[in-house]
Amino acid sequence: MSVPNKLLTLVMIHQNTRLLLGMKKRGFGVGRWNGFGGKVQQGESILDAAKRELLEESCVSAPDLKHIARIDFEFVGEPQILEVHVFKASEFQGEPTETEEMKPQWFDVDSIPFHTMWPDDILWFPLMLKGSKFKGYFLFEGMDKILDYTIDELDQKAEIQSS
Ligand code: 8WZ
Repeated sequence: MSVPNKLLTLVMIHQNTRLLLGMKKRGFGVGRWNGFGGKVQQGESILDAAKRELLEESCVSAPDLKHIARIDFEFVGEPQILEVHVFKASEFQGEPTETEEMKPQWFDVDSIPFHTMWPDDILWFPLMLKGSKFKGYFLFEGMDKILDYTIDELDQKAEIQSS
């Protein structure tokens, strides 16, 4: 058996022309703006993990998350694929609040700080912002260099498979 994928979640709060991102203060992706997310725990659904990580990292609840993408990330020399499940919400409860993990900030969709984000984001955020569903694959060398990628837009009714 090959190494099982590592399941991660990523939540985007997108209201009209603004997007809520958080500056990652520690751990994987430190120093980059991103959506809110983290590891899916044993026995936890991907959706529940997405809600939990959003609350833990930003103090925001979003009961109506929509699954919009699965993105697989491979790193040269590392056997384990990161399988990131991306969710979007337009409604939320609570006030975005800085935590030990993340400093939240609203950005206009025309001023997204791509130069301080994961380099894949500039390639798929346009699909996310226009309301598409998609599947992505990125091959990274280190944290900064994309060697190859594919992005496939899905039919709006298609299910995104977890394996
Ligand atoms: C990314 C990403 C390699 C990679 C990982 C993540 C990630 C970690 C936790 C949730 O997602 O997020 C974004 N936007 N690009 C690239």
